[in-house]
Amino acid sequence: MEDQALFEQHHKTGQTFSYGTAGFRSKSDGLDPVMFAVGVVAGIRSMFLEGSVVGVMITASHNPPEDNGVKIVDPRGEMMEQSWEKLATQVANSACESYEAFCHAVSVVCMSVGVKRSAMKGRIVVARDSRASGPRLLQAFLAGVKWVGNVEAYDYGTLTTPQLHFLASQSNIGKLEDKTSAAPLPRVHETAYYDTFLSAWTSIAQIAGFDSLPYPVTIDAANGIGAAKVREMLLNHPFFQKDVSLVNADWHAAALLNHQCGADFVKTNQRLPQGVEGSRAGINCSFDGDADRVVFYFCDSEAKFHLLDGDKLATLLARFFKTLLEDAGVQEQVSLGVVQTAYANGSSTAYIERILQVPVSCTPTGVKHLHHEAVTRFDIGIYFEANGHGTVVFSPQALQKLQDKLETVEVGPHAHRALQLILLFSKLINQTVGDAITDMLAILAVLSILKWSPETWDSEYTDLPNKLVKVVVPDRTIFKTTNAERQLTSPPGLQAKIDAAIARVLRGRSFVRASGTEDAVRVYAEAATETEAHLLAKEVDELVRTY
Ligand code: G16
Repeated sequence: MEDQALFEQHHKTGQTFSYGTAGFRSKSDGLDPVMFAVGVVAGIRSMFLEGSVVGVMITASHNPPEDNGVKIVDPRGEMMEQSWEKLATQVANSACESYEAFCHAVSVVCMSVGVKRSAMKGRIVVARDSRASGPRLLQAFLAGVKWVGNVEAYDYGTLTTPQLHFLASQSNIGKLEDKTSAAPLPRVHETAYYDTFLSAWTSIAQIAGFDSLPYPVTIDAANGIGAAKVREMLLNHPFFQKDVSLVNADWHAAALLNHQCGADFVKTNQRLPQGVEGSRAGINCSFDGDADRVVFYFCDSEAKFHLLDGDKLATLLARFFKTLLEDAGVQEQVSLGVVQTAYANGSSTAYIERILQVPVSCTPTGVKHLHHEAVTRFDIGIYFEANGHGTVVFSPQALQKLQDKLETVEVGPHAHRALQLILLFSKLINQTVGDAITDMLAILAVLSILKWSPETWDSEYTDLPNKLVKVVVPDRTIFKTTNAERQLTSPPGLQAKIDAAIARVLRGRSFVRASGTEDAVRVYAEAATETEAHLLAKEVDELVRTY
């Protein structure tokens, strides 16, 4: 009965949920039972993994302040295995029904994965972003953890999403091999995050011979938790304090989160966020609300805005690592590739394949898909969504090869430096998931090493004009796609109409997909000219609305 009382405290009915692009997301009001259910599922997941630490992040990232969400992070810091998403959805929806339905769903899950709750132990680390609903939803989550029993949970308080991914993975070092170790939580403190990445930065700067940033950097932190963490990590650090300014840093003002600022605003509107002046020298970047995305931009001498989005980050890094692999003489032994989604600008894909001659792979939206593809296909896998969400992953085998070469083979100074740099960049980049802070540091390090201005970076290729629109429809679930989301299979007949609209435009490309984080359908269009890209987006928008 006590267990049921715990459940009832957080019980609400009326909504149906689905574990989407990045976990459960919706307006925060109805999420309490979902949080309770996630406490239970995360506990069972950890038991299933023999007590390995599982992470839980309470965030709605780029979405508006009134939204919230939650996702489960597996022990290596990657997103929860996809086969469990269905189980999480079933338990979450049963928690919105009744206590009986909930207990039944939990039993079914435990039976299907072979977990006996009374006999097993689970460990969870949890964190939340700066949203006002965070503390309430955390309580619902912790009640779920208590309900499942035998689960130890540690609350990190407020973190960025990539910090939580990183700390969850670090908590399992040693544990993944030694199943008997059960040191109490937290096994790793937040400072480990700062120390790890700053130490890699310092080593890179020493080897590459730079002792300051190439130009001033303005960071728009979207009034999110990234502001607090940048302040802690960089603003008192001698390397950064002179040249880094932080704007939109009011993370206590929950209503300002992602409002007229942040990575999503800048990418979608292709203009400066509030608080950043076009006349400011140097380079600017914008994080999103939980600092897992970053885009860069600058204004030229004629005050024209230039966006350096996720595609430009991927191409810069692909060019950089390709050169380092060649300098190190290991281009035949270590494979390099880029993973993109349908949102990647056509010019970026052409540049990577034709100019850099690096293979490109395309997956559906969602870093979980890109991450998986990058890890399984390449030794050095660079993945970025155009919205700035991405990272670089390095296979342990490739890193070992590079380390062996560095230690055992006679290599010239040029190759030696290249080997050292690749190894150090693998430590500077948070490989568990896209991370605005470490991606920003990696890009700044590359620009410093290449001695490139933002203009030089931008001039590598020219984006095709493009437009992204959000369309609110009565039921987004009818929009089903195939071919890495590039074509609709449902509603019937709509794709043929879109194809006809595309054919009327020079170098036209457009696609439609249902968002997995918002109640809307997204339309992307690109074409040879801005006018045509906008016309195509408008026409497809109209087709979607009037379907
Ligand atoms: C999440 C995902 C991203 C995805 C974005 C938008 O980002 O992690 O991979 O691109 O949602 O997804 P959708 O178009 O399905 O709404 P974030 O930054 O919100 O966590």
